[in-house]
Amino acid sequence: MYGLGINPESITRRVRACDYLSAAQLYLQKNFLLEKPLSADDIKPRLLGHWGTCHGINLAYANLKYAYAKDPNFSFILGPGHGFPALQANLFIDGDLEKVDEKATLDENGIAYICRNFSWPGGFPSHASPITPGVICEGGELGYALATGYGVALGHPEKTIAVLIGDGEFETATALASLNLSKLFGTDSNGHVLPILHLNGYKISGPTIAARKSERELSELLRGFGYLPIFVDGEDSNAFQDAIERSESITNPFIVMKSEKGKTGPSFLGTEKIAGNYLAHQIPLKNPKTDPAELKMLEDWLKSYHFEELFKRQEGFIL
Ligand SMILES: Cc1ncc(C[n+]2csc(CCOP(=O)(O)OP(=O)(O)O)c2C)c(N)n1
Repeated sequence: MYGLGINPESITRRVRACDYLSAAQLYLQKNFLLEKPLSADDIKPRLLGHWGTCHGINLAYANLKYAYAKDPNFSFILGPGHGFPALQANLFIDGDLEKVDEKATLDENGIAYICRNFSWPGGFPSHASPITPGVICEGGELGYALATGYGVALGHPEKTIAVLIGDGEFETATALASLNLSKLFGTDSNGHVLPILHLNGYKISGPTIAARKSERELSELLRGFGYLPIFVDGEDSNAFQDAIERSESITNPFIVMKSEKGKTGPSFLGTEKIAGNYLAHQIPLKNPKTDPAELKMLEDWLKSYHFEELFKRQEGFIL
């Protein structure tokens, strides 16, 4: 562990910035810093992407980044590649995207560039893809993240690979079969694999099986596969940092990260529950361009991050 010391405040600020940038990529074609009241003209004509998983990815990425900031042998694999807005936000604010794409500058032009071009013809795909820096598992077809992680660690004892697995992905045959790899994987000549189950409770159109299990049932399932599970509330960065630290002294650790699907986005639309429900999975507010009430909800949502405190034109990101 190469942690910089636990500072929950800076993790929270980073997650706020990445949540904002995730939502902005989904919705905005203009007015990226919200310097004017949000108008229908600012909204993309076709909304296509996935919101629900973004906050949890941002929590996991921030905590891992914090713990392994200085470790060149650390890698992160994202199972649910549809969470690309969150991955892109993190790659952007760390300057990793700019290293391969000179237009992704860490200023308002770069923010405009990633937002305008997300899920746009000729721009960035809505999912992780080969043009995403460092990506070796696209995650468009769910299930391969954990096996990919073991593959990267094979024969590389110096490596640590954290693998974020969706709880919907966890229902695929491939992901479930990959759990057996813990029994085949000695630690002397191989690296350290840290699976993290993103237990946000829902997949596309309903609850996940893992979320319907009691903590004891899930824990016993993982133990049966040879893992030592560590349950953590994704919002509690002290607990998350402790879990990461603990995982380093365990042969087959498995973090179960609880995080509400769609958290920090809209809670309700009319009588329908959005956050903490499958309705947060893709675009939670579908008609802000044509419905003034949804436009107002979107503006309130975007403003709730107070991005102006996290990014200033002159100073850049203040995280
Ligand atoms: C093998 C496969 N089956 C189905 C899909 C369609 N699909 C896309 S996202 C999704 C739900 C994923 O849920 P989860 O893994 O829990 O991700 P999250 O809730 O974090 O978005 C599904 C079923 C897919 N991408 N791959």
